[in-house]
Amino acid sequence: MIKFPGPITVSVLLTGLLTFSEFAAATPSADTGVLAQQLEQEFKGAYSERLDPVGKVRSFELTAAPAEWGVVPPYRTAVWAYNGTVPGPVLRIKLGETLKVKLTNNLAQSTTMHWHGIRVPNAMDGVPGVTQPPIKPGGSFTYQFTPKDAGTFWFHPHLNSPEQIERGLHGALIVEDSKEPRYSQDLVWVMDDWLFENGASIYGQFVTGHDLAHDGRWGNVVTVNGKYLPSIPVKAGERLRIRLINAANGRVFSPAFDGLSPKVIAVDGMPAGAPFPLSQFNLAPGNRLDLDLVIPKEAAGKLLVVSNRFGRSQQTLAFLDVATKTVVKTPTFEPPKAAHFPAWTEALAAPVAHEFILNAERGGPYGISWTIDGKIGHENVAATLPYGKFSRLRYTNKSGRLHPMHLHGQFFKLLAVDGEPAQENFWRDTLLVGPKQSVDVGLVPLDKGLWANHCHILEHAEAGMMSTFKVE
Ligand SMILES: [Cu+2]
Repeated sequence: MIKFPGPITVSVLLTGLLTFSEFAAATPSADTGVLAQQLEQEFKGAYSERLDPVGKVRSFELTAAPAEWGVVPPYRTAVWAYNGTVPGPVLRIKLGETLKVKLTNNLAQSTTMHWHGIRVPNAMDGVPGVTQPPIKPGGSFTYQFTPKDAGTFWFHPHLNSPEQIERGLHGALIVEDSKEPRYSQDLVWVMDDWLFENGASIYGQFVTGHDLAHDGRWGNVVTVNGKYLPSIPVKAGERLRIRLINAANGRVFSPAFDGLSPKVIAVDGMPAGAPFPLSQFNLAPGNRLDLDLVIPKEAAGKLLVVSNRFGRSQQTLAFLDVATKTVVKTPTFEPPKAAHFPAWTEALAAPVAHEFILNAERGGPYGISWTIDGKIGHENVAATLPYGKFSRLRYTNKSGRLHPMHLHGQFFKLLAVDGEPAQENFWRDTLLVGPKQSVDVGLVPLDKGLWANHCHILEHAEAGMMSTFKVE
């Protein structure tokens, strides 16, 4: 395998350092063709192109409607909710089963449902104006698909999302793989924050100038599963699978477990190449983490779970409340991991297929527009990626704010940060791009269609940081 040596200058040719045949072998077309084949070969077996449905359809009905919810008792908060709870009901199915969800809209405005991280058929992706028309008040739409991957996913509206998700419309979709080991408890923690005023009333101004000039809307109360400071009952000796989902509009969580050492076994739904210790993982809006955590036999009382500072103060998320005088036998098994994960050590020698420029400018309906390649909104088809072929993409953040970039319908691997090779042994569907940072990612798209590519800080997306890309 010849490594592409970089640009060949005319002077090199003229000095005769390379013979013609050597030059031909080193031209980008010949060499990158071989390299692309190698990267695609390495990718094979990472995750499946298709999954045959087992024939069992699991039907659910969800209704989006105004409701009341006790986020901080004794206050009752007026929310918008799926089936009256925040988050909405956990949808749990098994890999191979077909999910069928009839969504009824009892809100006073249109909505849709996006299945975050799920490789759905394009028409089920829930992006209004791209994959489906909006569901009008009083209307309904039935989503049906067979997820191709087991893991931790979530669902939320893709219309007026800074308000609809903030008011409580979101929930978890768990796809179980019956081959995975059984934990003592399999917990879903949807993490969120709320901007409250007058007790626990949702502050009613959305996509404000402040939100747009910063990293979106950050609340003053953080919650797990819609509750402020919940106590989660556990027993000493238990081995927990905790599925963390960041459903906040803008907040980045960096979870830490008081004196305990959880391992990360999956990121954004997909099992990692190998489990790794949880330390300072920045869980951006949209991201998920699956943790494998043993409660020590000697543990007692309430164990603190916090989110460490990310330019802001530390927040308490929850307590693990260890039952007294009950110690259970810790299940022993190898934690789940990816069957195959490509190292892609040569991927940085591949050409950049598209560089997305992330920036802000004055103007637009909100006074500040967030742009991708100087354009706003999903009418911007920013790139076309070849189906089944390796593509290297670059996100260059010219601004001083955070942009967790989310690609619909695809998983990708981080390759480099500011040109330096990065080692992440897992897939992502959302990647936090820091101020003035440039990141390179690699992917092999296996799902055709017109997909959204946007910042998951919902206010940034609403003010323009939303584009599409085509896989064909
Ligand atoms: Cu952003």
